[in-house]
Amino acid sequence: SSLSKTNVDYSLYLVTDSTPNILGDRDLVEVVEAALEGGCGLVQYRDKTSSTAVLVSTAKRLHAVTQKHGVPLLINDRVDVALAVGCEGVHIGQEDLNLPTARKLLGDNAIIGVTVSAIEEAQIACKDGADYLGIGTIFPTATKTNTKDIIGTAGTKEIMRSIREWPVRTVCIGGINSSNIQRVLYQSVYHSTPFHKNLDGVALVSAIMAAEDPKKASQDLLQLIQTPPAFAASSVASHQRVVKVFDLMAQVPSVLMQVAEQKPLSHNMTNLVVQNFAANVALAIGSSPIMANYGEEAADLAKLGGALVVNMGTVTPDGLENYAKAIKEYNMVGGPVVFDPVGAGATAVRRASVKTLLAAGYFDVIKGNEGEIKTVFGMSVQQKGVDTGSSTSTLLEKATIVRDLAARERNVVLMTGATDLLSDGVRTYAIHNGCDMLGNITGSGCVLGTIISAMVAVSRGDKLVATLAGVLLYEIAAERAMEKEDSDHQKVVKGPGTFVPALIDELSSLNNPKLGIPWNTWLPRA
Ligand code: 3NM
Repeated sequence: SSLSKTNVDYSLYLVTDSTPNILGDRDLVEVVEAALEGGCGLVQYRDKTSSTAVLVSTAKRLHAVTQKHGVPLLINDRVDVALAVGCEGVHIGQEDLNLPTARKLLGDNAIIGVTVSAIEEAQIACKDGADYLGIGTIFPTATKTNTKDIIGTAGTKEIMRSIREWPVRTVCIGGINSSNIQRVLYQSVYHSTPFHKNLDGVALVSAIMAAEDPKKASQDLLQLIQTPPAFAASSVASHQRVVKVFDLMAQVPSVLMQVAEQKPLSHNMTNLVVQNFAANVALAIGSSPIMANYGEEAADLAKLGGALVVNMGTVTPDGLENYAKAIKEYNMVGGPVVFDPVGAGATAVRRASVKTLLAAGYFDVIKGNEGEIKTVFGMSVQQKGVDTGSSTSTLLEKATIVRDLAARERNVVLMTGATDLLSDGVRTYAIHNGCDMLGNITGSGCVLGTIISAMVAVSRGDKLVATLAGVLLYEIAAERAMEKEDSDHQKVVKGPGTFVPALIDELSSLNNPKLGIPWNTWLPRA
């Protein structure tokens, strides 16, 4: 074939399906032609049931239209069919004819792609000279149910890391559609100086094959592929790797000022225990809270320029569906989402819920205690209810987890504790503010999620700074509440009961730029 395999556009890769529930009663070749008109750059003919004779005749018809569009045609599994048709190559799975044999039969100019779902498979495919890897299965899909593993964006990124030095091209596959395509591309990038490996594109079946208008579906998907997601943070330049904490601190006051000025909406989907406390805290810091756990409301609320808190403190199956809906709505408009995986490591239901929610959308910030963050990272911990559980990890180990989770999710992660750890995957900080009394009242972690939502709502560029602002505001307010004295020089706070109102008062006085202390006198405690 005259098509050169070096300049294939993998961005939007159509894999066909001839089964009635996807193709319906339409003609396969017509659907593929529409997809090509819409911008598909590569086509794989995948048909697990037809006879060899039908495979060859259909592939020939397909090849005629792909050639017209200057797009390569690959055949799933069947090297013999590819040879019979004279098309550009094959895609082989782990159970198919092995790559060296396929290469011998098809020659060096053929495009040969391999399905991989694990690092070892990716390594072998690279050594054997695969032209591209089809990485999956990303999300569960009804199109192919016998897939080995659902690896998500986290698994994809691990594979990307393992092949960072190979020139092999990459696409991912499984359950990709217009609602997740941008996030998948965004979160799958492996980056660590000097390596940068991003997916060359996405492979999909039903999002195009089952679409009412395959041409428009392809155009829309291509448009999404070529645009960064709305929630994409301004990228952290490598020179920012080492930022003096004071430079970061210097940006905190302006975040707090913006909250006071803009009164951003803080949309809380939160648990039954803290709704009232969180709403009061949101008001105290100058934001505008709404406690709305019904997902159908999120489309309207997401348009109001605020941020969403997803707190799974009293998770239910209904709740999960509502959260997923809301996360998608906020992701779509770039409204920040804060995830508080309360009690993530306490029960099997909550561990599964974390996985469901990570697959449902993008979280700009994940905050939790040690047990929760470790669970989200995939470590096996047993939390005692919502308490963090016992730990033997050193501060350095915990900081590494926080950094690696943030890098994996490409977001900001905060692990709260006596020392809080904060990272965006590149910049990692320890914060020593706060007081023990915060551990003696209910919802002290949850309301921090609410505070952070207000901060990221106004400061979408650098979400690490915004999160830092929230932590400092909250923990310094708590310290000040503890130190506050009445006119008789008696401590105002006598115990947990008096601490809550004192804390709310302090938050409210710090939020007022006129009455509060000058922000720039704040320093993190050594
Ligand atoms: N291969 P849809 S998943 C053909 O994981 C195929 O290797 C997969 O279909 C793998 O885009 C899959 O409709 C089906 O989810 C993808």
